[in-house]
Amino acid sequence: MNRRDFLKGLGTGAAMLALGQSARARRTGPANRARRRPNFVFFLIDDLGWTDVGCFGSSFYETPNIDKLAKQGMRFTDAYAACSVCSPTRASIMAGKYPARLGITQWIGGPNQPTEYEHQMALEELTIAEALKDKGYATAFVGKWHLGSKDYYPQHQGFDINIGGDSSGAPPTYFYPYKRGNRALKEMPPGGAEGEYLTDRLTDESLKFLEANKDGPFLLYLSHYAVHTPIQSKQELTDKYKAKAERMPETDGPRFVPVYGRYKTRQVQDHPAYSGMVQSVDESVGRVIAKLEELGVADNTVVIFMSDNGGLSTVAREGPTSNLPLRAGKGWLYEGGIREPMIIKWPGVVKPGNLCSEPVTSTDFYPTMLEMAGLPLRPKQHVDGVSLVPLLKGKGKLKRKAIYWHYPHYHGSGNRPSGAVRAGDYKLIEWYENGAVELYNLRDDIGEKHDLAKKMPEKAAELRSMLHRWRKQMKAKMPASAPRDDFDLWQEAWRG
Ligand SMILES: [Ca+2]
Repeated sequence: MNRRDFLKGLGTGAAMLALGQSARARRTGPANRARRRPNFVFFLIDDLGWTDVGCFGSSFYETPNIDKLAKQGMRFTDAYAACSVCSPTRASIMAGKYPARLGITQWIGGPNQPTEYEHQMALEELTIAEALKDKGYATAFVGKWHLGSKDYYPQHQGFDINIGGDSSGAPPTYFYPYKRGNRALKEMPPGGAEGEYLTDRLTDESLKFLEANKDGPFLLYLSHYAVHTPIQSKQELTDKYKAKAERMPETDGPRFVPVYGRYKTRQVQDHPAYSGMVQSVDESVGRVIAKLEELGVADNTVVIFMSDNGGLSTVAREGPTSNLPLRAGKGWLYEGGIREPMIIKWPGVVKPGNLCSEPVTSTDFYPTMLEMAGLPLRPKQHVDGVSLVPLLKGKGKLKRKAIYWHYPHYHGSGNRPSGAVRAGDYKLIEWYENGAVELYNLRDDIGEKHDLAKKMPEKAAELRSMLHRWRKQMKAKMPASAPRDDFDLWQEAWRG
């Protein structure tokens, strides 16, 4: 244990007890009031696809509260998760670094083959929670963590309290007491009752934190387990959306399109339980924002809404959602796997209802939040992030040339080891098994249907060298095992 870990360990136990007290201490004094730092509420939804909310195009799921948030803030059309699966993106938000640099390239618990990866976020990383806590913020983690075992839980990474965050990537069940067989959510506090639904309970706990810390500044990181599998909704909501689906006109096209072998992509959004899960998330957003208003702190609270990867659409069994018009979904580096419904509300700064089409990614939150809080940047920590404050203020573009991905793993969605780069309107995907590349112009072809690699060999070569240079810089690990011999067939099938 190094000095930093030791100090972290010391802080954890005492912090929970002192939380209420320190919050009270912070609120006193006119000087403090004069330079009040903004509070942060960060909603991280799990597996929510780009078009899974009304303001990003869903005509089936009902998300009035999230849509309202978008009207009050800025909606980012080209926002990305740093990976197409959970843990890497989560780490990228916390550390402000690319998953490839952190070595967390796979969802933690996933296979180590063909590429080894780190099974926890190192305690040496100074997380955004630690950076804010160091400056007097009360910090709460509520929901899914998935960044390592017990010694790496949120309470060791800058959060005063942790409710529900452990090593798991999904709850055994969404219903109280959140256990099945020998599996249980280890960090759920006692309490709860028969019929209680996890998304609601995590919201209840968040409201308690807001009440206790209303004088701020605070960071509430509400990281819902929803809408990850198991796809379970409250019965009344499942019934509601089942009836709604039955009222919908029959679609002209197929409900599922075969991809390769046993894999297929869902084409319609009408899964009743999934729809109910989305509604519960929306209600959570509504209840938290109503509480901020009731406590009189909404005007000084930044609200961020984000998801950690694309919607689960492309699997061997029937995926619960569709990311159309985007291609594929969770697990893939096509847009369906990485483009996210991102919203930032910054009262008094962001023009309500504003839209931003600049490509941004999940490593950017760290420097953005520091700058919003008026705190000095920590450039050695958030090396792969760029502050979005100029965009939020409506002033110009970012200087960043490109955004990168590295996912050297197979995934249950059918994905093969791959990397990607987006520079301007162009995006290149490289398949690690045989080095093949695909090039798309996202401005004209958001669905990535027209591979331009052969038509524009110079552009493809340029992006491929950028990706290779970046991988070298990241010291990214590449797959160790030999290519699979069915790869060419597989790739042809996808193209077809
Ligand atoms: Ca996820």
